[in-house]
Amino acid sequence: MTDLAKHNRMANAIRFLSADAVEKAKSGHPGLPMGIADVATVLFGQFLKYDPTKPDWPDRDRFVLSAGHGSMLLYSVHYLLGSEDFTIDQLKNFRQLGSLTAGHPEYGHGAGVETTTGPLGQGLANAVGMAIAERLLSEEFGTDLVDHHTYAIVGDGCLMEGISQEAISLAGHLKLKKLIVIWDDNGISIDGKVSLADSTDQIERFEASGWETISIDGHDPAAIAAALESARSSAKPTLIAAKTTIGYGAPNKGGTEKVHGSPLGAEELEAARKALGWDAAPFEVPSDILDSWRIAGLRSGQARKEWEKRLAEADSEARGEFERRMRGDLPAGLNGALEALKKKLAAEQLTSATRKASEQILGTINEVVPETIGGSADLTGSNNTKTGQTKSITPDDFSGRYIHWGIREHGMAAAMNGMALHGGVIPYSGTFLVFSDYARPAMRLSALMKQRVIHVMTHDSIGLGEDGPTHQPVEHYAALRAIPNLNFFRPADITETLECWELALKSRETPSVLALTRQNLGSVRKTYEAENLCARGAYVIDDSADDPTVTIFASGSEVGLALEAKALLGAEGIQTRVVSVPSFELFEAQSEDYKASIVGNSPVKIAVETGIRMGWDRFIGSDGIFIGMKGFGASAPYQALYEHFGITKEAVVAAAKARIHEKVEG
Ligand SMILES: Cc1ncc(C[n+]2csc(CCOP(=O)(O)OP(=O)(O)O)c2C)c(N)n1
Repeated sequence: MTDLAKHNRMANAIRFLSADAVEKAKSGHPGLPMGIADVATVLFGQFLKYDPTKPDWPDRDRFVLSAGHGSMLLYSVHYLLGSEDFTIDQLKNFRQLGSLTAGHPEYGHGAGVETTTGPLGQGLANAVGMAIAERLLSEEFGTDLVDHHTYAIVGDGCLMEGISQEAISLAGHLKLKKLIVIWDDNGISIDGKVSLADSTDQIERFEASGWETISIDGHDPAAIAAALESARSSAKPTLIAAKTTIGYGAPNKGGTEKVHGSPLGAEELEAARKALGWDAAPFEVPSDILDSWRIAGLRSGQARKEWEKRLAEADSEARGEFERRMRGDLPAGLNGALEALKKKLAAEQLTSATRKASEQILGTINEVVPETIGGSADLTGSNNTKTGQTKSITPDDFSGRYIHWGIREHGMAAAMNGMALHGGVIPYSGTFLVFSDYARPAMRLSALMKQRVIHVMTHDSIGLGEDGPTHQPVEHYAALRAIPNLNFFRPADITETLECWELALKSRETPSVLALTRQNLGSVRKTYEAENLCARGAYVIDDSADDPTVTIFASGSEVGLALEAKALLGAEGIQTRVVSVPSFELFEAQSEDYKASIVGNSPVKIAVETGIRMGWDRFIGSDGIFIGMKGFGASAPYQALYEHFGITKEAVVAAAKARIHEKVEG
């Protein structure tokens, strides 16, 4: 058999495993795997540094299928390479409940799926983050330990999404030369020809963003190999524009939208078998072809063993540090450093904006946790995310620890997912809380993928003042609390900010948002407590009332206000208890007894928060009093806004007294 004939049969194995699995599932996307099979055969068969027997090898090349709807490509290839997870039975159970072969690739379902893809464009930005992490770690630990490429296959859809521009321009700017993106240029999406909706010259676009570009026939294995070879030695990130036919081999539906997202149908599948000379039954791969694939799967074993030898021979301190980083364990010095700072803060009783408090705490964290990589989407001075330890990285110098993400919130959040998935670094970002909307699709995926990604989101309420309602979050607390497995923290003072930072760092499988104030807040925690009280999600912050008539629940900047209201009520003989609620999510994780004790039995329950009411009935009941926002904010100095919207201690007192009158006395 000639090399070309062998290549064709290896590619056809991908095509028919994929098309047959879609056919059996009666759902899925055969067009992409059939169209890109030649590229995948060359990439996985000759280039990708990946050992299926050790899929978590830290120095493996990363591969991202950004066009996640083509998931069967990934499952077929990994089966062929000899994956333990993606067995033939898994392929037969494509898209079925409990199988690893989910509709779109899901991180954690099986080795070889480096990230969850499906929302188009995310994978491309994840790949940028992976390439950033590789370069940072390579700079720190040397190329003996860290020297790999990041490959991504993207479709027309990925390149149409706005996030792609953020990812592409950032990668070009940072000269991420070990990032290689292959564009499945088939000119077809769901509605039909891409030309219905887009006429971008992608080559010019990538070149304008600082990329190398190579255009090839995506069905010519020699051209694919030459392009990959050339891309690997480029000084810039490379786009390989591979012209392909969607559903290659399907004689009637190939080249059209009909093969994008529906099974071929028995007749067309049979016709494709004839056209490509494939006579194996569904889910069968001729043994010589399976052997060729399995041999390809063994290709990187030697490189992996050599890498392990280099690691074993490395300086013991560097090795220990590298291994700790890749395990994701925090350094031993963190607890002591935070404890000492917490004691100091309790003694000082500082008045501070929590964004400023965060900067001070980060100064301690960054000193003892070398893997934190900070950044901001062009709001560094406002987010207070840069500390003395975090020198900025530049396109030519990755020895720093701070990323100027530019005004690219969505790309930033998605690239941070890629960094966390790569391992060895803990990314934290900065932007205004209101712009969480711009980052939210990627934040949702951090939560779904259980990644430790930390977002510092400042200017967390009308308390930001004069910038006005476009910049004042009101529904964002509820919107972020609604994302499963995402911890939304709203600390009330500097001590709570420290505790929330500690929780965010220690939440290995949960992303966090720290919502921080622009305006100064007094200390509400008066004494040192060894226990991290914020870990409970909600706790009684001022327990002087034995049998409170009123309980006030508040978060963030409103905790201080609640304490002032308590003092006024106390002066009138009304027993009041104040509960600080830094995190709804952590509260829900407590025992039923604890939760019941916090909710309590006060006849009057009030919640105060500069957001919408949604979610607070959990604490105050549907008949509770909510003092907060009902609509958008306004532009004015913040004190005037609190007055204008009636979020004041006097309003709390008046509401409490009116309700007491009604309920207790009336
Ligand atoms: C953010 C987002 N919007 C919409 C979709 C739905 N969708 C899935 S595939 C697709 C078309 C993609 O076209 P292309 O990338 O050319 O893939 P191909 O047709 O080549 O398989 C769309 C709109 C999605 N997955 N993600």
